[in-house]
Amino acid sequence: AMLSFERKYRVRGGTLLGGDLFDFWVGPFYVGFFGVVGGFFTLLGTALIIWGAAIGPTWNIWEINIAPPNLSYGLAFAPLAHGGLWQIITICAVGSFGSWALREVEISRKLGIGLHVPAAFSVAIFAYVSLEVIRPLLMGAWGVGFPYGIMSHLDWASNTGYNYINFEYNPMHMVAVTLFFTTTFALALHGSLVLGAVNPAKGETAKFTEHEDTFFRDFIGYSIGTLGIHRLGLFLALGAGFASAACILISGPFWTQGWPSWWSWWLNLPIWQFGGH
Ligand code: BCL
Ligand code: UQ2
Repeated sequence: AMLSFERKYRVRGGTLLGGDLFDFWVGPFYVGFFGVVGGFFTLLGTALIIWGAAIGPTWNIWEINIAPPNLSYGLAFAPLAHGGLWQIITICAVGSFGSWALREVEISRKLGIGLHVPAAFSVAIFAYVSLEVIRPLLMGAWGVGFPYGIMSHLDWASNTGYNYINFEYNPMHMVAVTLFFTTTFALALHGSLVLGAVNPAKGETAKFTEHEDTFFRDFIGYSIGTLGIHRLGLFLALGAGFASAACILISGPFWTQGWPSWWSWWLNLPIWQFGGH
């Protein structure tokens, strides 16, 4: 059912491809050219994952694993049962995520809002593509990509981490983790402030912006403001995604030793000779 106010923004146009052809809704969902293409990649990719599970040794949901080709295949196509499925599934994933982003663009254009939502989602896609496409291309083998499986992708992260001795010493991993944690901190501040304002003591009316600003001014002498907190949240979250992509892209293509020894530049700074000894 359409909500009363939906009729005025369910407008024709704003499409990037396909013109009016796919410019319709199924129930509450906008379709569009990218809805059709995205649906195709999603269904095909999912079917291939199920096929990969069927030719594998287990139906245990935790242990199903669809691995990339062996390193010896380099950047070539591999037989389906030896990484080829992983390769086609990866193509389907990129096609599906990309279509989802472009469908967001079409909906934003219809509504006349900015492209912030698809721009933000693109950062998550970039992190995925860094892991499964860009880094494998830079390192010359699809085999360095992560496998599709619940436990297996965790094993991959652990193995890849220990390949660099201690991944916590990767400076971009440090930045990414810091931004992720700061994101949760900012959301906790924001969520608790909003709920605090709209849940006043019994008998009192709900409080809004001015009370929220006043809380933080009384508390720490500063309020970033209602628009500001959303800008900060988006900045922190996108920064976390970018830094994550960067941290894995420099692991291998740029730095091949353990990350702890990257910090030797610090010990080699010419300032230590001024110490008193
Ligand atoms: Mg580490 C990566 C944190 C310890 C090795 N590590 C990451 C980062 C993040 C992180 C910064 C993963 C997030 C990310 O990339 O998002 N690591 C982290 C923390 C600790 C930690 C907090 C900790 O100890 C407290 N890491 C360690 C230890 C190492 C280690 C020390 C292992 C021994 N870490 C690694 C390795 C990697 C990381 C190796 C990485 O490769 C990874 C990284 O940086 O990757 C870029 C980005 C988000 C995505 C990739 C998601 C993309 C989503 C796509 C676009 C859409 C999906 C749609 C979906 C399928 C649809 C679902 C349908 C609906 C449900 C209906
Ligand atoms: C705020 C504000 C909000 C908020 C929050 C703040 C009225 C409803 C949470 C407070 C945020 C500050 C002080 C920034 C903290 C900085 C970091 C890096 C976490 O002022 O305006 O709007 O939700």
